[in-house]
Parts: sequence; C-alpha cells; structure tokens
Amino acid sequence: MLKLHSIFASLNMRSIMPSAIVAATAASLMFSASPSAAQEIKLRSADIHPESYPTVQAVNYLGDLLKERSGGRMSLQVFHSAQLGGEKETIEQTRFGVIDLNRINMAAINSQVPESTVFALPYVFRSVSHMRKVVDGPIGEQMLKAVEPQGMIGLAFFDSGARNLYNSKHPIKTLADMKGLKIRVQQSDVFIDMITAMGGNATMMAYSELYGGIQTGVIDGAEQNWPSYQSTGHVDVAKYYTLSEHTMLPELLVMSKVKFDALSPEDQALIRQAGKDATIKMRELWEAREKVAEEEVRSKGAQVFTIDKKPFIDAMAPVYAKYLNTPELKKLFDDIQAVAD
Ligand code: GTR
Repeated sequence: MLKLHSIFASLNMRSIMPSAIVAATAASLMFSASPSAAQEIKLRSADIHPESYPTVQAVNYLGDLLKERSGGRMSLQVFHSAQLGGEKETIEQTRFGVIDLNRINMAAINSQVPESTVFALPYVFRSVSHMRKVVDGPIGEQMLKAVEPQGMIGLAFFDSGARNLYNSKHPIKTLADMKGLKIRVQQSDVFIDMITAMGGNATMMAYSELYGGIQTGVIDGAEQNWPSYQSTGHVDVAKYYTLSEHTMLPELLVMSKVKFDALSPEDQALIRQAGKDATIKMRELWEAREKVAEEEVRSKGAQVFTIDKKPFIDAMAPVYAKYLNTPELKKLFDDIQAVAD
C-alpha cells in the first residue's frame, strides 16, 4: 500500500487517470487493511512551505505527538517545499486519499466551501486575538465541519498572522497608490474582488511563480504576512511593504476523509486531539517566527509603511455585499463580529 502511495505521489495522476478511477483506486487501497488497534499507520502530509517554516514544524510536532501517544504505531512524514505539488493539486490528492494530511491556506477552499469565504473577507477579524477566539469556539468547529463534504476532515486552524500589501514600484500609503498596480492573489475570488475594490489589478498566480513574476515585471507585487514575505525572498524584489493587515485568514490542517474513515474511533480521536495540541504549539512557533522575519525584512532594507486603514475598510463594501449574499453567511459574519477579542 505504501509503495503504491509513493508511486502515485511521484506521478501527476490526474494527467494520466480519470478522477473516478483515482478515487476508486485510492479508496480500495485505504480499506485493504481492516482497521484494528494494532494497525501500523504511516501518514504523509503536504506543505508548500520550507522545512523551517512554522506550519511544517507544527505538523512535525503533531507527528511526534502521534508517535508518542500511539506507542510508536503511528508516524507522520511532512513533504515540505511543495514536493507533492502546489495547494490546488495537493487538495485534489488529499480528497482521493493519496495524501493523508495537508496544511493549506483557507483561501484555497473558498470556491468549494462558501462558509470559508466569510473568514477570507477583508477586515472580518479585528485582531489575531479575535481570530483565535473565533476559531477556538463553536464557529471554528462549524467551519471545520464545513470542509467534510469536500472529502476532508478539518483538524486544526494554524495562525497566519496578518497579510500586508507589497510591491516593487512605489510605497502604498493611500488607496490612490493602488491604482493600476498588478497584484498577485491566491486562487480565490474574494482576493480578486478585494484587490479590485482597492483599485489594483488582481492576477491569480501560483505561489511558486511569484518571485519570478515580480522579478520579470509580469506583476508588481502581492500581499503576504511577514514570514512568507521573508521566506520567499520577495523582500529582495519588492521592497515597499505596507501594513494594510487586510486579512487574518488562518491556515487549515486537513486530513483525507477516506483515510480518516478507515481508522478506528480511538485513532480518530487521537488524531483530532493531536491537531488541537499542535494548534497551541503553532501559535508559539508563529509568534517567534514573525519577529525574526520582521527583523530580517527590515535589515534587508524593506521600506515599511503604516497606514490609516479606514479608507481601505470602507472600500470593501462591495466585496461584503457580494459575499454575504445569503442569510446564513450574513449570520456567520454577525456571529464572528459578536465574539469578543
Ligand atoms: C501563505 C500561506 C500559503 C499560501 C500562500 C499564498 O501565507 O501559508 O498556504 O496560501 O500564502 O499566498 O499562496
């Protein structure tokens, strides 16, 4: 089973096999061994970030917990640095049970999970502490459940700080400075609409293509938290960094539902608990890394600007109107606002 797993991973299966066959094959592999307490479980997890990045470290920590708490029966290997592909591709593979766990940004599921667009709305969270309170409570649980129909079990939310605008052309101090800037966004319509509402030209592009895109002038900039702005080296090609803090959309750790369903209830509970515990660890790792990243970015000569966010917030009205388009989504938004910081 494991051998086939790695063969699948090394091939771009979707280009050679129809999805239904991939799904059926993966499912039959998963269920080839009946779940039992003594079953040895080897899990593989995907991440686009480099090995030292907090998300990778937090999933490594989760692996340590699983190993320890299962008496060595469970193990987990993180394939970092996009070894298994970009987020879009690894999400597909996670659905089919080819990849067991996946650390993705919530923006990557916006088009499939309408509830997740509310978390992606600009300025929906007032602070990181507000975001944490929301994900730690019933709204967080509701959101984790909302990914299940997509073939994934939501295990944990990981911090991603606040995302800020940056570019290679000129400082962004007011909305007028956004006019005409070509800004790369993730694969999410909310992000397209947000940049458009700010006056920029939004372009969807894969994370891995971004550095070259800025360097060659295909795009002028992007938006990112301190750690990713630093780890990607974007600071070297786009030095104007504006603390717009327009979104605090968290990261999401998911597990393949086919894989999860094949486990015993005890193992399922063990994994869910380890996910919660890894969230706490991730917060420590994140805070430490944010500081280091900010220091490095500043020492590399980035020009950092604080702005009056009010005009940016006001400009988001059409984005809110577009996405809060059902009573359920509107209620979700109101419930988030009602959570104290
Ligand atoms: C990072 C995030 C990734 C991905 C990336 C991007 O901050 O951790 O999952 O969403 O941003 O912009 O593509």
